[in-house]
Amino acid sequence: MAFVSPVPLRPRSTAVVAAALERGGAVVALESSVLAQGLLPPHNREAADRMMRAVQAAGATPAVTAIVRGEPWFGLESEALERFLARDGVRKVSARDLGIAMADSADGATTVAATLAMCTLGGIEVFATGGIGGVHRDAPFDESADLVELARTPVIVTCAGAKSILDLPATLERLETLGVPVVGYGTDELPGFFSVTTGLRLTARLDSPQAIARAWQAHRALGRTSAMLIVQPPPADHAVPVDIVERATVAALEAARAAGIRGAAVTPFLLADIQQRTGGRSVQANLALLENNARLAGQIAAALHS
Ligand code: PSU
Ligand code: MN
Repeated sequence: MAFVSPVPLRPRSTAVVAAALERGGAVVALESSVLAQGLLPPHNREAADRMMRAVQAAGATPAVTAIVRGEPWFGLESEALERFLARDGVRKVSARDLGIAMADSADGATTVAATLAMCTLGGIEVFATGGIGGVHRDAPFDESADLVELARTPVIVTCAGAKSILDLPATLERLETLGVPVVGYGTDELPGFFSVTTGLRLTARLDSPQAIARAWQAHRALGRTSAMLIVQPPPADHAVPVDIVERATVAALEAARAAGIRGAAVTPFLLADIQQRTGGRSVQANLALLENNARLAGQIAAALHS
């Protein structure tokens, strides 16, 4: 086998994303695991549409990241997007799985961790998602790889906090230990993903994309190599009350235990189970917060390029 140079490869891009990257324009990465594992059809298509449109409306270019038949891509051609939305043989790919998915010529939907790893390959600095992974409730040794990748990848990530299925106080403590700033956008507390409040106070708050861009530039000027997590609550008209989310989560955790679900399957299982138990309310909240986070990411990317 030929010697492989350690120079990182450059992902392939759709024409639109390539043009934006070439002119040094504002580009926002979007993860694909939420499309291929997190949400069911037809909601995943709606999520993709709403997120991409929100980024564009803010003056930036969206780039869904994925491994397509073994190749890393920024942006998906329509044929590939259809396969991902059909969830047709698409595996969940975290950072550790990227190289294996390439060697297997597989279709792989990237989690937050894998999307972060890909951002560095193309100089993408802003990334929007729904909720990050973190420390699991029943099994504190099960900690999402999202956390360590956030610790070592200089990218701004917009989200609605960590997924409500997690141990949120523990996740917040880990982010502190890992040196990842958690900034409330228009809020002083960590949002609860589907719900607005958690009662967990944050140490930083910034109220405009310009202020976030300035903080980011300072973070980078200091040579910090971690991400900056920007958290905002889901839009109030779609948020789900905490007690409803909590009841569904406890039941979903019990169902996962009974079914013996482990490893990477845990998060998709819990999200699907909660969707069923809340009769679609959580789906509407999920779609609204994904769009909201994509809009904010677009605005931040535009501010960085103004
Ligand atoms: N949040 C959602 N839907 C999702 C995820 C998060 O609303 O599908 C995905 C993200 O891709 C996140 C991953 O990175 O779940 C975390 O999985 P794990 O806990 O196995 O690291
Ligand atoms: Mn895990």
